[in-house]
Amino acid sequence: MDNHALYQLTEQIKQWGQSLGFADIGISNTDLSHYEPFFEDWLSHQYHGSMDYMAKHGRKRSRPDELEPGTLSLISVRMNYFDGEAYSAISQLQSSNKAYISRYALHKDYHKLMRKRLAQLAQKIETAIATLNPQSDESFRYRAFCDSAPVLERPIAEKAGLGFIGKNSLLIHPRAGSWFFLGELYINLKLPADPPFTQQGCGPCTACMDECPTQAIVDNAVVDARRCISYLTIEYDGVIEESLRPLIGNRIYGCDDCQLVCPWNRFTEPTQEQAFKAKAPLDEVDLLTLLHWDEAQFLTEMAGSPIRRIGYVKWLRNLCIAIGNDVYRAENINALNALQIDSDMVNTHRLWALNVQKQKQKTSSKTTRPGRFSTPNRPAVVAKYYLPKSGSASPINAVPIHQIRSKIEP
Ligand code: B12
Ligand code: SF4
Ligand code: SF4
Repeated sequence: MDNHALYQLTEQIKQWGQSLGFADIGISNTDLSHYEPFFEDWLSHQYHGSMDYMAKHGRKRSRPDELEPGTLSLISVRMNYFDGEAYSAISQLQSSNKAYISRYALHKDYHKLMRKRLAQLAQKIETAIATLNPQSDESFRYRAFCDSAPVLERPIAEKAGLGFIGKNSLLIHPRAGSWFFLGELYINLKLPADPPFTQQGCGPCTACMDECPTQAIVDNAVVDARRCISYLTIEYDGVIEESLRPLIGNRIYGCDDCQLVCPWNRFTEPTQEQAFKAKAPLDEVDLLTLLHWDEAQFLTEMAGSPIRRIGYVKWLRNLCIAIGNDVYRAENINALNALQIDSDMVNTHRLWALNVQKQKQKTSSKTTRPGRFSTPNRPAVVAKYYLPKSGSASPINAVPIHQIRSKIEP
């Protein structure tokens, strides 16, 4: 195919991507050598904790053509997941008897949906190539990913011009914030690459690093997963270190604090995807209501949700910690005493929570407002949160996306 045809195809890919629900689509080549040392350094510090799969694939993660031989271009996509109609994240976080669930998990699992849409995009490309180039011997090959294989998704997205990697390590678009999923198509066709983001748009801001409840952001764009509440509540299978438990607050599945305090999230684009609309009651539910679910109810309520993957035992472990962190309530003590489960791991956290509640009972006269955290707990105390403002526009919102890819303002 000549250059003109390739440029035209690239433009079409972007239009098809948008009609499939992706908020942005960019193209990158396969050279991720700039990011490889950062990744290897992260592993060498053991920041991946027990996520052995992060270390297992050697350099396949940073070298796309070693993972998928013949890959010549990477198509990177993002899809918004923030449901603007869900109950307020901040109110839920600040009420210590409520369960806080990460915004990305309030709805259907994203993995399958994203990969299915990526496959649809690939089929359109395949049909177009067959029409444009019917004599070609080389068949079009692709592989679709979304959080599903050894792929450096954020570096690829930064190279493809979808945003910059912020100090919180998330990919942020100055016109859309960070509440989106990433996905990729590896393809055996050389397409013209988009200009990458070359500047981090954080400027002097350090809000995410300062406000992270467990101080897990140990350097610019470096997260020590072993301290991150997302890792502790979702990925980690064992007994959570006692010193970290009070810092988890009422976050029972994942954590969003480093996004809630990020000023770029004023410009969040709420999701248009029906499947990403919050499922009741997950956006506004009491801890004790969830503790009363038995395993059968947990499995039924969580059908199709990413939360189901952590299993009932980790679910109960997380709930026990959050209930321990609530202000003293007699019904917490009763519920923790009544919980019967044949799991040493859950019982360790249950007994810890009982003990903490009893300690608080002794000092409960000092508690100020029931239902709120009696001790300062982030982000209840942060100076500012940045939730989407309806109709708001980023300072560079009026500029076409391709013109702001490499010149962003902090
Ligand atoms: C492992 C993992 C985690 C781990 C580790 C997180 C981490 N920061 O590494 C845990 C369980 C903690 C986690 C948590 C979350 N995750 Co996660 N996670 C992943 C996964 C599977 C791999 C990420 C990875 O490779 N980490 C290793 C580090 C070294 O790589 P990296 O973070 O990409 O870092 C690169 C850059 O930071 C750069 N770099 C390093 N140092 C420096 C220094 C400077 C100055 C610069 C500029 C760059 C730079 O090089 C690194 C790579 O070489 C990806 C999916 C994927 N396959 O990529 C999803 C993914 C990153 N997660 C995602 C999400 C949504 C989350 C959570 C928000 C979920 C939640 N609400 O609980 C939190 C956010 C926590 C956070 N601040 O990162 C999304 C992020 C979307 C986005 N907008 O960025 C992804 C892309 C999944 C997806 N398909 O959408 N996650
Ligand atoms: S997800 Fe929470 S714990 Fe993890 S880095 Fe962000 S603020 Fe810190
Ligand atoms: S909170 Fe501030 S430092 Fe952190 S990612 Fe957002 S802009 Fe960057």
